[in-house]
Amino acid sequence: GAEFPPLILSEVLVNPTDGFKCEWVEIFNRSEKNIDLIECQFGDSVTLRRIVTDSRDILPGEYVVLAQNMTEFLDYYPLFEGNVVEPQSWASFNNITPDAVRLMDQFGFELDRFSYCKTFDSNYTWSRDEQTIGEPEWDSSENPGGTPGEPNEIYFGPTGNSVAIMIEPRVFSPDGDGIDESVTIRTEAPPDHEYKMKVYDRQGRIVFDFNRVRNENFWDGRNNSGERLPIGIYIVYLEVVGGESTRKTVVIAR
Ligand SMILES: [Ca+2]
Ligand SMILES: [Ca+2]
Ligand SMILES: [Ca+2]
Repeated sequence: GAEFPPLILSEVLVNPTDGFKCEWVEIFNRSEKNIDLIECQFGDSVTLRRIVTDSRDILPGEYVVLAQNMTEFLDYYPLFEGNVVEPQSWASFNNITPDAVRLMDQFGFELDRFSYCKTFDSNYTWSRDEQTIGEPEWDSSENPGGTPGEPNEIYFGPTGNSVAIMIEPRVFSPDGDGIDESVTIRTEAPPDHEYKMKVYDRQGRIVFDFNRVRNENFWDGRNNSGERLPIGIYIVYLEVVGGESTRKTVVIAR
């Protein structure tokens, strides 16, 4: 996991509507080190602001949501269990005219930038495709409200896909402390077929192969040799042999 930058923009809601009055920006620590938010700044295409005035570490594999208004945010997402920070000041993001979300280090060196020239209605977010390698690709969230604090779900258009994976939780920490040690992967697929399910890392390498696919499967974040995998984003891939396939991201965090 020596990808640069260590801290990335992963999802943004720049055009809150339907009575919701809180823009938000989700960031993700994809490095293996803690990153102190006090050393970061963010802003729109014009202004830059500090995020926090006190130290606030983001752990490896952790998402943090920067919210314009924490009360509004938690009202809209009552089931939210992630990390949310309300910066002291907020650079408002344009709805209709082009704008950018920028993330910088304390010296003003740019870590990441997301430029956009349109937004979505009904609180659909702009979401980074976490399954692509290399140049980031962004698209609309699959559902209104998006996925703050969790891996993204992106709208790829109708597929007529009859296979699906559900992963709980989407972020887990298989480190031996007894908390969130594994994920449950539920599958939905047509009966009486042969299936393959594998886990890939972001370089596209197979790291784990399920030798049998059930309706309910467990994965403890280890590779086929039983070794713990590094923190980061992984892709669970389910395939009906000779038929449809689906995939979903899951995050190993510390
Ligand atoms: Ca706005
Ligand atoms: Ca997300
Ligand atoms: Ca744990």
